[in-house]
Amino acid sequence: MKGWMGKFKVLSLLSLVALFLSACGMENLTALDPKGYGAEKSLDLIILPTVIMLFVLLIVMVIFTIALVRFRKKKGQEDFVPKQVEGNKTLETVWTVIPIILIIIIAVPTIIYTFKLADETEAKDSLNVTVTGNQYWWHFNYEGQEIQTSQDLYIPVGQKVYLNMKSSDVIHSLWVPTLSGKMDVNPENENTLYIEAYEEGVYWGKCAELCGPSHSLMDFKIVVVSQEEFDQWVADLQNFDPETQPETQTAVDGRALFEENNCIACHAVGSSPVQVGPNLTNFGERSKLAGVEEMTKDKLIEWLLDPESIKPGNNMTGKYPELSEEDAALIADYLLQLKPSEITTEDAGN
Ligand code: HEC
Ligand SMILES: [Cu+2]
Repeated sequence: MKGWMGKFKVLSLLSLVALFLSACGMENLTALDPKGYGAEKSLDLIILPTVIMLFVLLIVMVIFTIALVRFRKKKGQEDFVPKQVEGNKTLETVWTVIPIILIIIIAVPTIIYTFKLADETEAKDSLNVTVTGNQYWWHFNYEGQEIQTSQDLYIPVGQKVYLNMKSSDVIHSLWVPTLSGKMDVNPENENTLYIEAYEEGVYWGKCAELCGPSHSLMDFKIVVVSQEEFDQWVADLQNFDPETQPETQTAVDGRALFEENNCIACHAVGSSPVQVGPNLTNFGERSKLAGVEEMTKDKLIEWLLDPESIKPGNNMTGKYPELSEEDAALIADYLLQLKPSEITTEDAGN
């Protein structure tokens, strides 16, 4: 009875863990359903050794069971000493050679794809984006296009896009599990990673290197649209004039407050290179506020009044005059109407 209870406990614990982990997957934030070249190859390189290991495990378990059953001590054989054997050239050769062959089978594709994924020969004919990792947000500068954005990176489907990455502070790591593998983002050197998405969509990105209290909130999105939509998006952002008068009076007042309250010291609207904080040119089109929160006016006001409550340790807290709720609401009206392009995350089909 005791043994049975023990087994039952282990089994229920295991099923609980399985149930718990099954909720970890999220559409467009999973390495197991790849929609890009890097992620696809990574998954292949996970499956190949796993299959080989399972095969080896199976064979070992079969031999183990046979040995257990055949050579166990039988009744009346208490004093029986089996024939003593040692050393068997054939067997030793077999179990040395087979693992070597298996390692080679795993090593060859691993090495080939390691080099393919690091290949930069097509970089100069492709779209290049300088990516800067910051505590706790991402900045994207489209090289040669005079476009700066933050948080959402728009790219065309089916094209190699080269991300030339560095950090403005500590080490971060860029990871979009559904599209590609990880790459460290360092303060002292530039690392390049290319992404090639097979399908349109909005893919979630994460920082994969512990970088401070809000590390787990350092989310971003890669918005994959068709080539035409991408070209349209680029043109729209290039044609955007930050001086354009907002349509509503509250937004006009909000813009004045945005300028009076030190916001422009850190946030650019337009292609200005200021990037102490996220570029807000297309803020109204973002899928998430500060990378993580629902994009609503209420949440935005909450952010403006107390960013610390949403992202602990962020670099905005305490660096601007305290706002009244009315002023925060006016600024929110200004920021939410910043929608320079007709192309939004909805065009990516999510
Ligand atoms: C000292 C620089 C600094 C000042 C001044 C500042 N911010 Fe920020 N702001 C930041 C940083 C840094 C972040 C990114 C925080 C994070 O996500 O970790 C940010 C984030 C934001 C976001 C979210 C952006 C996004 O892409 O989702 C908004 C909106 C914002 N700030 C508005 C304002 C407004 C309005 C003011 C003025 C009242 C202001 N900020 C003043 C640095 C600053
Ligand atoms: Cu980080």
